[in-house]
Amino acid sequence: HYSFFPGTPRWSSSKSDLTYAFVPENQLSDEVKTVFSHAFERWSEVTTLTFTETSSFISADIKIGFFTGDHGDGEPFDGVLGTLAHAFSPPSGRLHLDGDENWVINGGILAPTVPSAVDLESVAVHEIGHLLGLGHSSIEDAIMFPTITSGSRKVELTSDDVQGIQSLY
Ligand code: TQI
Ligand code: ZN
Ligand code: ZN
Repeated sequence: HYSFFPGTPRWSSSKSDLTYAFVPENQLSDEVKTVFSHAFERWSEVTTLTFTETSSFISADIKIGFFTGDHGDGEPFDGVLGTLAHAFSPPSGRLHLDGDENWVINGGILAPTVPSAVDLESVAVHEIGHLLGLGHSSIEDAIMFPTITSGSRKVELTSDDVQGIQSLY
């Protein structure tokens, strides 16, 4: 079953059109940005929320970036595997990914050969759930279940994820 963060933080009901931006220094490829737009779509399809990319990092509600090791928020990354990414509860909007992971996009060429491959969209969908206020789920198939098999792809919301987000928004 789904859960929320303590105190059930959520984005304000007066703010259903959220903007997101990528850390400019990361200079991410269109491929990576497209993965995020698809991940956001999965949540906007089942809520009244909308997500729009903006080029203004400063003013964006949601700020996405790849970092390695200690990156100044008290939650250092740890190299390959271990922590893959983290996102903070609303209305923080910070979504950080571990730049040391072997990120795979759309089952790209790394997937069969690298045991530590991590599917970017799977992690993005999970972390966006946290950004919106979902905690972890006890349902193994749910996007918000706290473990994933390395190299596997899990991007479809289950009815548990949908019920969770629809009871928040
Ligand atoms: N990062 C953890 C996560 O996002 C961070 C975390 C630990 C956390 N405990 C928390 C976040 C409690 C919110 C509330 O769950 S992770 C997965 C999964 C991670 C794990 O790097 O371990 C995914 C990131 F579910 F696959 F194991 C993304 Cl998809
Ligand atoms: Zn961080
Ligand atoms: Zn999680």
